[in-house]
Amino acid sequence: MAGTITYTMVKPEAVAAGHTGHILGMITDAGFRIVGLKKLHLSAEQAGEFYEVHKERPFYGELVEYMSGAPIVAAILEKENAVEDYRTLIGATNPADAAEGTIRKRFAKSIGENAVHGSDSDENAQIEANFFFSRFERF
Ligand code: 3AN
Repeated sequence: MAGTITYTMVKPEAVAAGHTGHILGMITDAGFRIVGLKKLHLSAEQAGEFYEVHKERPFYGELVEYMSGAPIVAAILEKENAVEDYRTLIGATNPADAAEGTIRKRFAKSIGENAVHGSDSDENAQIEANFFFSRFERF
């Protein structure tokens, strides 16, 4: 069985620090298959649309500015139970609360600069994957 998908981004500070390869290694070691992968620099409009659900939160402006400030690496990942298993692999939003062995424990700098994004539901995984990848970019 092919499993389900989740969507992830290696965030600007982790890309700039050269952690992309290590993070992708942790992802594939944990049994995820990379379906799509690309490096891109989001515009403020794209970042704003992506994080629209957080529009009313106090950190929204800062988040959009940060996510559009430098390149990210975007990926679609496939595995059985992909969304939940990937949330476990990345760890808590605040790296201070992230469990040992998680991506955020190892690479996140703060609650805002927290190394990676991971979808929070199957529905959002589809929406987010479709936002960044056409069907010709998935293998
Ligand atoms: P997660 O990324 O774990 O799903 P969300 O969806 O609550 O967490 O938050 C989305 C993004 O917003 C986080 N990855 C983080 O970059 C940023 N963020 C969340 N909470 C804060 C906060 N209190 N201060 C600054 N940035 C935040």
